[in-house]
Amino acid sequence: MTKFSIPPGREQFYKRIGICIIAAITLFVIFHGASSSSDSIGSTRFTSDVSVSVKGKNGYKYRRIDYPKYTGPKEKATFVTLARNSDLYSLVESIKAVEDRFNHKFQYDWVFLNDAEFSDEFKNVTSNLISGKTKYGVVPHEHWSFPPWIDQDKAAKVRDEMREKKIIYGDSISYRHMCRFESGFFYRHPLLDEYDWYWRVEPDIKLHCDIDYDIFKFMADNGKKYGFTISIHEYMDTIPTLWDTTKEFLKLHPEFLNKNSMLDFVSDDEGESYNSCHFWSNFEIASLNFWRGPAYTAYFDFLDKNGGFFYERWGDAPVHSIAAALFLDRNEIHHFGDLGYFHAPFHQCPLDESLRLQNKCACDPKHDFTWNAFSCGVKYYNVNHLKKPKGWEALV
Ligand SMILES: Nc1nc2c(ncn2[C@@H]2O[C@H](COP(=O)(O)OP(=O)(O)OP(=O)(O)O)[C@@H](O)[C@H]2O)c(=O)[nH]1
Ligand SMILES: [Mg+2]
Repeated sequence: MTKFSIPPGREQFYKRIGICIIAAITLFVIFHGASSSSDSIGSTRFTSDVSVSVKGKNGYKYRRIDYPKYTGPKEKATFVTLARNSDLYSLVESIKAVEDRFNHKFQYDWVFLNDAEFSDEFKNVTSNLISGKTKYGVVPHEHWSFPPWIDQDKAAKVRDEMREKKIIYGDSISYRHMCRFESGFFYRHPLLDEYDWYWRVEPDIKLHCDIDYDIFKFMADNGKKYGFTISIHEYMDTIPTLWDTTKEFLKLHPEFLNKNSMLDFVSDDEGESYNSCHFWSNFEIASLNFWRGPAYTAYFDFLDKNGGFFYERWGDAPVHSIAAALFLDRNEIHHFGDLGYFHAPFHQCPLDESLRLQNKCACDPKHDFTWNAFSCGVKYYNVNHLKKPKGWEALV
């Protein structure tokens, strides 16, 4: 072996080179090591953006962590919210929840629709909170007004009667326009043309759990067309003739009834009557193409011509739910039991403890409405032969 020896008189020179090398290695470890420690968490890649730092006291610089742009595969999907300018500060809570629990990871777009122009304040506040692109549209007049075939006197009389009977929103004109719009027009707005999927978000909702997967991709990959969190019975006084009108439609168009439909979710007597079960539509993750398709287009037109949105107070929830139950294959409908959701006054909270812990759910499972007698959750699980989670009986 050759022996390395320092030539006499060069000791100082070699010592300095040694110190420089050690200093360079130390600096490399400090800077490179610190930034790579937050590079990857599990299989998801996160990188910290050190280009922006926040100055603290005495010149100390705090590192600000930003999520990187998501560059993985994405669906053509968007959030959609119908709102008034006055809904802004109820809506910011909902947006923050959706961004924190889900969307900052995937950065999907958000479409806002309104029957009036959105204010600059509405646009500034919402666009700042949202990680995807934001778009703001006004609803066309013919989608938010009485169609010409509606008898105004008859409609006004119904509103008076419903006010007397104290039916919630029974005397409201704008609520009826909202229900008709959400039933048959939101997906026709040009801002939604480029999308295949949507997630509907309303003011004052909460998401109780983290969502660490791309929920739109889940829908596409699993052949799902309609996803819900909470199901419930409808106030029948608001839809006395909806089912009979639906039966008339099915007589004209028997071809639209799916061979593997979920009729048994909405009817307990093979279609004779409606049991009032519906998916609560303040949350929907669904296929826009389902609403755009021939079955729903014909169904909505038939309902709209009948006038029940104004002569009664048909809600978009029973209308969408009946259509999904009848025209889709039952396997195309999905219950999102893992999200944890709140729209006053009901919660959905996973009963499965490991799921709750894993998804960092911040909800009390005792409040899970899914198994309550006023919910249709038990029926949904029964008719689809799905396994109910441990402990559900205690919440009936
Ligand atoms: N632009 C606009 N949006 C509306 C109007 N009425 C309701 N909305 C929106 O339509 C959606 C449903 O209205 P809500 O008032 O929440 O109806 P709801 O969920 O049946 O009733 P709540 O129990 O009060 O929440 C929400 O996103 C509202 O912001 C309206 O007159 N104009
Ligand atoms: Mg609401």
